[in-house]
This record gives sequence, C-alpha cells and structure tokens, in this order.
Amino acid sequence: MNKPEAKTQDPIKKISYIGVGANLNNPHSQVQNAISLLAELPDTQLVQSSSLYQSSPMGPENQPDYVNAVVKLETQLAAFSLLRELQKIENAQGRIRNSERWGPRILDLDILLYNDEIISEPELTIPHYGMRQRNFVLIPLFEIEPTLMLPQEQPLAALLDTVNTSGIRKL
Ligand code: A4P
Ligand code: MG
Repeated sequence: MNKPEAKTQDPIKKISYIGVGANLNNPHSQVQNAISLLAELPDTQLVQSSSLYQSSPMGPENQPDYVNAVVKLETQLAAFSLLRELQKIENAQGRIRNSERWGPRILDLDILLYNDEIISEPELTIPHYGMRQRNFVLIPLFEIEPTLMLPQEQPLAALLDTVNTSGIRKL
C-alpha cells in the first residue's frame, strides 16, 4: 500500500495563468525578462506564453502605453506561495509601489486563474477581479487558450465578445 506516499511525492499540478504588464524602463524587456523568470519558478513549468501586445493605458492617461502578455504555468505551488514568488520577481525587477491607482509600473504580475478555484481574500482574489473586463488580458489569454472556460462555466470567447478590442496591437 504505497499509494498515499506516492501522492505526497507527486502533488497534483495546477494550471495557472499569469497576466504580465509593464509600462516603464523599457517595458518590452521587462516583460520578456519576467517571462524568463517565470520559467524558473520552483516546482513550476512554463507551458506557453502569448505574444507581447502594446496597449493603451487603462486608468490615468498621462502614462506610457503598456506591454502586456499572458503566461500559462503548470505548478505545484499553492496559490499564496505562487503570489509570493510573483512579488519576488516584481521586486527583483525594481518595482516601486506607490499609492496611485492604476499608475505606471515597471512590472505587474497578476494571478488570473488557478485551476478553477475561487479565492476571495483581500490578499488574493482569483479569478483576478479585473480580468473579465480587460482587453489586454482577454486577448493574449485567448491567443493561447481559445477554448478556455472560466470558473462557473464562463467561456473566455463569450467574455472577449463584450470588450472593446481597439487600443491594443500585437507586437
Ligand atoms: N492581489 C489580490 N488578488 C491578486 C491576484 N489575483 N494577483 C493583491 C496578484 N495580486 C493580487 O497588487 C496589490 C495587491 O493585490 C497585492 O498586494 C496582492 O496581495 P499590486 O500589484 O501591488 O498593485 P496593483 O497591481 O497596482 O493593483 P491593481 O489594482 O491590481 O492594479 P491592476 O488592476 O493590476 O492595474 N493598462 C494597461 N493597458 N495594461 C496594464 O497591464 N495595469 C494596470 C494595473 C493599470 N492599467 C493598465 C495595466
Ligand atoms: Mg498587480
């Protein structure tokens, strides 16, 4: 009877999609570098990454355009551990947090989805609270996973139909 032991050694892998965004200090390289670092996370494999997209800023208009992408990970990290790993990458790339809502940033890494789990803590909300309304999330996500279903049987393709697809272009 070695089944339980085998399970401990091989915890179930979760699929998680990460939204990557940057609009300061050469955002194109910030995003590329972040994707390389995501590929090196412990107990995690990078399955696929989308193209990079240039998008006009959501929020204050007096800030540079963003570069956005979405990455698909397979991970054995718990959701909160994954969040901490993402924050380490943001900090390593020199992100300085200020209080301006939706203000410019060197790098933003958001957990969009984590399997089909729903988490509603202030520190971690999954699905990400803004993902259903943001073309710079939905378009790259659709590029890599066109048949994706969000929790509660919500098809990604149906969400994409509801957003404005102007102000974003593939790089
Ligand atoms: N947090 C809760 N849920 C999550 C999650 N699912 N993933 C908490 C990551 N973090 C999550 O995040 C603030 C807190 O959210 C964290 O401490 C974490 O515990 P933050 O990264 O420090 O702050 P933030 O990203 O500035 O806040 P916010 O409100 O998440 O910003 P948004 O909504 O991500 O907007 N325009 C374009 N075109 N492209 C962009 O990428 N990004 C923003 C940022 C604004 N405008 C943009 C873009
Ligand atoms: Mg964020």
